[in-house]
Amino acid sequence: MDLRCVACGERSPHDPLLLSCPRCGEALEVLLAPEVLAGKPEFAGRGVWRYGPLLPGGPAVSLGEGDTGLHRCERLGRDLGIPRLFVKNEGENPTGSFKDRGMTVGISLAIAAGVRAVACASTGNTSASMAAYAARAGLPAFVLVPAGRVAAGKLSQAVAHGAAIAEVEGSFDEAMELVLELARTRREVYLLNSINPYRLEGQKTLAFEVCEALGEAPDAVVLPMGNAGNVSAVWKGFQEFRALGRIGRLPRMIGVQAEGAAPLVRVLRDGASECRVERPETVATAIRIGAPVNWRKAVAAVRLSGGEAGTVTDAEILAAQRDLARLEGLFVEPAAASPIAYLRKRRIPEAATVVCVATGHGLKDPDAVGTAPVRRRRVPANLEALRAAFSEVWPGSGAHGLPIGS
Ligand code: AN7
Repeated sequence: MDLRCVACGERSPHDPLLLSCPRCGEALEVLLAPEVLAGKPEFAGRGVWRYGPLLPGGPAVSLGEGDTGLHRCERLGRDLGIPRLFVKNEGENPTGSFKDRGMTVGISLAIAAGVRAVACASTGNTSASMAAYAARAGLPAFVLVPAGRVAAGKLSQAVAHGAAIAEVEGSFDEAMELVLELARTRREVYLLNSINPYRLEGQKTLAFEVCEALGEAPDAVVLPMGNAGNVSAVWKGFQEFRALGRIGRLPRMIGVQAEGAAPLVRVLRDGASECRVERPETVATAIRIGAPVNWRKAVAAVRLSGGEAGTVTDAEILAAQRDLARLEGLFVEPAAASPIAYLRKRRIPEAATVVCVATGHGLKDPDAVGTAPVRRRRVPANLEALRAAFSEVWPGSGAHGLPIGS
């Protein structure tokens, strides 16, 4: 598995420690060996490592990642006018987000390479995932997060798993620059951000699972974009399954960003020349990112697939989060609801089968639910008061509107 620079095309031999192009410094991608693509790789077992023949290294550290539910959402689909709407619920992963798919690959390689410690900058989920896998591997973990801007559930995961946490007084983008600097100067610290092309190899397995579950690629895949590693990884997965003859066509990749943090949409839709916004802001803190490190890969994925990129407002994100929870029983974090928010306002032409990637669990960010209309009240501990509350305060709130108080 060689590496290739996404900017200048320079090829480098397999090297888990090489995280940027030695010639121009830009991002790298992993190339499958031609004999793998020419052969007939066999898949066995479950989860991410089912696709071992298409992954670098082996499963040295695993918590049972992948194999998440692909949920048909009929009620929400009817509402949005989409004949076959599916939600790939990545909150079902061991630490509650899609990051685990990449982390099992990244940490396994790190151990094989004999690194002494791992590090990342994170808006929360990467740090939660890395901390868990590092703990299981017995490696020290160093985490940089923007102070005060990480959802409570994610931070408590990193704390619980014993990571060393630096709450940086600055933005995620500043934390990212710092950790890149740290990794450059301290070779024994292995970087597990999505700039690491091997970590992204694990994330491509989401595409494989979708193809195997549906028997074909969907018409469109909609997912949130932050650093934009995931949209790139998932697109790579579909391309590889197509090259292997496992699917006959490719889906359109639709990337969604929050209105206040949309550098990629500015490039893809508005033709901006620089992929950067200052002071990104959104309730979806997972994707509060102004300078996505994988922007070149994401631009290629969206353009080559014939897809599109667009924005949603914070209010639209929170409404979509509520819809998923109340219509479909799926509780996802705000960033993970942004694809549904996008489909609410924009029709994807000729897309009958659409897969939305719900990237993280709702319990990650309990505070975000604080803005939802609440049906909750304190009642004295007696049946009379209980009945009165259910019938008077919320008439029709018994099962299917049965008057519970009478
Ligand atoms: C729930 O944890 O960047 O476009 O540091 O947690 O691949 O960056 C999280 C990103 C979408 C965006 N949804 O994915 C981090 C981090 C959720 C996320 C994204 C993230 P990329």
